[in-house]
Amino acid sequence: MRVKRFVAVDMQEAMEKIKSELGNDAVILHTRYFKEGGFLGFFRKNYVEVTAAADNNQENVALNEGTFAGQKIKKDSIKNDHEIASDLAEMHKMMQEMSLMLENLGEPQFPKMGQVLYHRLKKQEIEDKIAQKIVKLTLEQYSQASLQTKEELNKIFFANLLKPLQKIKYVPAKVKMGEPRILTFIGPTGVGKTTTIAKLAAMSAVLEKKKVALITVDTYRIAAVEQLKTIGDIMNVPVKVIFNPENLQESLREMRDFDVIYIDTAGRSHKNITQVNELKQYLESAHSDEIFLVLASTSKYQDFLDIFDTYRDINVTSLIFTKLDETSNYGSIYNLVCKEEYPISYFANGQNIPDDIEVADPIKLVQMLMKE
Ligand SMILES: Nc1nc2c(ncn2[C@@H]2O[C@H](COP(=O)(O)OP(=O)(O)OP(=O)(O)O)[C@@H](O)[C@H]2O)c(=O)[nH]1
Ligand SMILES: [Mg+2]
Repeated sequence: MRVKRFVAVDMQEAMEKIKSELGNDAVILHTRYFKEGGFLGFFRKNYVEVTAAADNNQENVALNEGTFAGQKIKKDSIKNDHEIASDLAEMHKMMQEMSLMLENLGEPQFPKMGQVLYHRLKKQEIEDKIAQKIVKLTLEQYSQASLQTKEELNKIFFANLLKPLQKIKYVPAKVKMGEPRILTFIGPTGVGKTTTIAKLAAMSAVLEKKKVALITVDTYRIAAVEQLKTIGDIMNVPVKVIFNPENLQESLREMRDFDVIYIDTAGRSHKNITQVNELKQYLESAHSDEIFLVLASTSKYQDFLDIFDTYRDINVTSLIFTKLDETSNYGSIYNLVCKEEYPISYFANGQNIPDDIEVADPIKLVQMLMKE
């Protein structure tokens, strides 16, 4: 066996060199493209390096038969230059396909239909492990389905995406007779906590005719207090400003005859542990019926995980995702809900109070994920 390395400007030249030195039975072992020469990184030329091998015992007989990557390519001795060139072009194409296959080796090898679904999920930034599981399950179920149509495939795909969300349904806290429902909103800075409270409080007060009160413990910024007072004025509901946790307990006792009390908290950087600990003190005093962790859907999945780590020992009852109108990638929400198994209570999709909010239907999230 003779093994030799050939360098040429293109595959055609390389194949000719191989043919003349090793004969038509030569086998391509490896191909590599590289750039070389030039000046200061400019004018670099493309080269191809091909390692080929031929059996010593075989005579380099005329151009009768060629071998490429283990595949025999029959060639007639009456073949003209044009036909030889076309064989080489064919080989070149095969080489390109092989190198593409090698590039994709890291990816799961689904049939084409599965690859399309897999890439759709990856584009939405759904975690690889989850995406592979859903596609695998979908293909298995589709192969056993009586109908083999695109609609059927989408139906199965939809059901598999929905399944993990359905077991974590949001159930609002029960209404307690003669006591207010205390709803507290926490989350990182600027995600839309106050805006979300305004939307929900407006619906309770105006549409459901409930007796609503607003409390803010966000006294760090004058603007934050003013923001809630303005909202309270517009809706004609009282706003109480609280300066310490003891104060909060006392005020809640005084507000017993309200139906719903919304508590707004200061945006806390999840990286500031002192601030987060102070928030925990307020939460202990509040005895909330529900604690909503408000998150902006524009955040990255890793940010969500960091936020969760910070709030891990707080009894968050559900998640609210805001700013859905500002993104078209919903994979980070899906990953988080699948991993942490927290229900989503609301989706907020704009700045309009009270219109831009809706009860979070898992079907809606799956529809958004499947949008092509
Ligand atoms: N596009 C869009 N903007 C939103 C949404 N919700 C809130 N906002 C905007 O986000 C900005 C911050 O909203 P706030 O409600 O003040 O946020 P916050 O979480 O209370 O902020 P801090 O109290 O400073 O932590 C405002 O400009 C809101 O109008 C939403 O669903 N979509
Ligand atoms: Mg706020």
